[in-house]
Amino acid sequence: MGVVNVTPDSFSDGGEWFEPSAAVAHGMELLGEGADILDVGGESTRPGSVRVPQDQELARVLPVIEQLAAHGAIVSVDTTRAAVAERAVAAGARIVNDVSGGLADSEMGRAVAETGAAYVAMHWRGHADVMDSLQVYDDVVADVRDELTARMAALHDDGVRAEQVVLDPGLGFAKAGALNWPLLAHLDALHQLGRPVLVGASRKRFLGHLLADSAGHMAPPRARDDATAAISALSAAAGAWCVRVHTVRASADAVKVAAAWTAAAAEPRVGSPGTSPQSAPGALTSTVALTTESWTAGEQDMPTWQDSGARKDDGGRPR
Ligand code: PMM
Repeated sequence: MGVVNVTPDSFSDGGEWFEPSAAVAHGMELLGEGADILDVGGESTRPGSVRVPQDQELARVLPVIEQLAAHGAIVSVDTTRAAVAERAVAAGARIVNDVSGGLADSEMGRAVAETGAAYVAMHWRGHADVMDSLQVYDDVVADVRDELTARMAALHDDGVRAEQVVLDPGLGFAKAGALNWPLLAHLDALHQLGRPVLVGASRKRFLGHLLADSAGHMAPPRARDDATAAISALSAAAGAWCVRVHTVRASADAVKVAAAWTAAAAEPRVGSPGTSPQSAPGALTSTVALTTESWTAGEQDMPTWQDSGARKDDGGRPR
C-alpha cells in the first residue's frame, strides 16, 4: 500500500503532493513501483496536529480518488469520518482505512456496513493532539489485541461483516518508541483474531530513534526508508497481509523476498528425493497471498468490498 498524502503537513512527506494533479501523478508513480493499493488521505495524523474541517478533507481527497480509481487503481481512503468514507467509496475507493478503528465517528461502522467496503481498523486511543498522553499499557501487545477485539465486536454490532475487516496495530499512535517493537515482534497476537493484518511502520518516529546518530539526533523521515523496507520484509515473513509505505519499490521487493522465502520453507527441499532443481522456481512464484491479486479475484476469504449484496441477502443483519 503506497501512501498518497494530500496534506500540507504530514510528518513524513507533508506538502509534496498537495495539488491534486501532483497527488495523482505520485500515485501513478507508486503503482509503477509495485504498489497494489493507494492510500489517499487528506488529514494529517502527525502528533500534535489539529483537525481539518470535513469540507476541506473532502475537497482534498475526492478529486484524487476519482482520478486514481479511473486509472484502475485499488484506492483506500485514509479517514476517520464516516461521511468522508461514504463519499470516497462513491468516488471509487474500495477500502476505508480508519486510523481510529471507528472510535472517532460513531457513524463509521454503519457507513462501512452499508458501503460493503473493506475496512482497516487501526488501534487508536485518541486524536493526534492528545495521543501522546494516552500511552499507558499493562502489556502493550495484549492491550492492543484486546482493544481491537472490542472494536471488532462493536463493528459487528453495527452490521460490519468480519470478512470486511483488516486489523492494524497502529504503530506510533499513542505508542512511544519502545512500545512499537513488541507489537511488531508479536504480530501473531493480532493474527489470532482471524483477520488480515496491516503494518504501518513507514518513516515513523520509532525508526528515527533506532537510527539516531551518535549525538542522539533522530534520523529524519526520509532516512528511515531502508529500515522501513526491512520491517516490510520481516512483517511479510510474519504473515502480514499489507505494509503501508511512502516509497514502494524497496518494500515491494522485500515482500517478494519474504514470499519466496516462505514458499520455499513450505516446499520439499530441492535435491531431496522426488524433487528436481527445476521445481524450485515454480514454488517461489506461487505465493501471492501478500498482494491483492488473489483477493480481488475472490479466490480467498478476504474483504468483499465490491459486493455489499451479502448484507441485503441476510436482511442487513450482522453475521
Ligand atoms: N499511519 C499513518 C496514517 N495512516 N493508516 C494505517 N492503517 N496504519 C498506520 O500506521 C497509519 C495510517 C501516519 O503516517 P503518515 O502521516 O506518514 O501517513
